Amino acid sequence: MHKPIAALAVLLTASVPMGSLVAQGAQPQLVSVELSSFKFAPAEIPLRRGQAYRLHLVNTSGGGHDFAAAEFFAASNIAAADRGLIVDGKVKLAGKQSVDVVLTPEKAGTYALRCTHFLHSGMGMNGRITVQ
Ligand SMILES: [Cu+2]
Repeated sequence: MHKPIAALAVLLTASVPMGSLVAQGAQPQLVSVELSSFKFAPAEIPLRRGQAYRLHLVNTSGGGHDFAAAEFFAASNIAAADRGLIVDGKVKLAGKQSVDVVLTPEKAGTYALRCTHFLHSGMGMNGRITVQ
């Protein structure tokens, strides 16, 4: 049973570069968030400051939703190519649409996430992004 453990250790070591290397442009870490009527899954999104992420937003419902987190986006470095996807602090998703945003959170804190469509937040479409 020694070999599988050794192999796993090598894998873990190889796949977890130092934060500084990631910030310098290594592959962003994938974080998928599913939007549906009427929730975010996961609703709690823990991130690390200085780590680059590819935020993969998937709207699985037929109707439109948005990923509104103005304070979080303002506290993050958004990849230049993706800045146009965020309008008024939110990413809009039509039914069945997926949107990827590459960003690096720059300030630790707890940030509110919600859908701004009429009544969606009141029906439970809220979340929280925590940057450590
Ligand atoms: Cu919604």
